[in-house]
Amino acid sequence: MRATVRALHLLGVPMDYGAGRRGVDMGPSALRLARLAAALRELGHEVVDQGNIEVPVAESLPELDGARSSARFVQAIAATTSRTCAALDALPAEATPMVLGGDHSVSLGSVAHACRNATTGLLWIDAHGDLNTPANSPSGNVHGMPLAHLLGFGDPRLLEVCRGPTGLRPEDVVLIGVRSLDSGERDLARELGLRILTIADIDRRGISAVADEALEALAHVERLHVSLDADALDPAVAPGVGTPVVGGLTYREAHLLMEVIAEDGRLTSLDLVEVNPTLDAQNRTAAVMVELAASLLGKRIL
Ligand SMILES: [Mn+2]
Repeated sequence: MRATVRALHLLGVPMDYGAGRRGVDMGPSALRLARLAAALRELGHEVVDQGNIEVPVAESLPELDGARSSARFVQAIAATTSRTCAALDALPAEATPMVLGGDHSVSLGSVAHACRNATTGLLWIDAHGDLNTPANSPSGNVHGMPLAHLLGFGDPRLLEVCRGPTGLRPEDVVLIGVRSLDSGERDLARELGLRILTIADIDRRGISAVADEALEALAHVERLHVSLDADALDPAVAPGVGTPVVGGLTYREAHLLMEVIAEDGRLTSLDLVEVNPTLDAQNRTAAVMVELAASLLGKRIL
């Protein structure tokens, strides 16, 4: 089967406000240098690079004071989320938007946009749950909170910009590759009945069965958004991340997961997040993310 030819619109969101370790704002550049657009064009897709949205450097903001906060840079993140949504709104209707992070709080904008006008399933591929709220976050770093906010829990300033009239429902979400949850995240996941396919599930049943199970759980939606956090991968494969957790997806598991999602055919938008070139080795993590994006968008061995 030949993959559908798409109009892929790349949008960089060079934001590191949500991360504890700086440098992830250079992620969009790292992905571009790893030949993202060329790799996608080689598959036959049309690729339009929309450049980056404007994100003021953290040093220029009054919030950078090193002080403890329950949700650091929350106002700046809310403003970036609004700008991201506006930039995505301006894309042509037939576009497949591809947001390049940036820390994972960039997905507040991309997922909000994806869900705004139509029910959309969300595949959140991550080592973490990203289900903390300011009330229970151990770090105050918002990149550990986007999924909670997208589901309606957290700081009202973020909820206002990331929750549409309908909003994401728990049954529209599947997390894959999770291996590190804080206690507040476990409580919220249990309360909402969230489907979390952990690394243990992958070990027991294999990535192929787990990928099928994830898509089956989202059988009720016609559109899918994939949010791929580089830290879902094992740090040996993807060392350039701010919050590495040992025991992650192997190179082959990650590719098969992307291929199964691609074959499903419902993908309508995606983001690639948490690539931090200052923690990487020779841009390896960006290169792996580009390869995975190609698999997700139809690259085949045969
Ligand atoms: Mn994440």
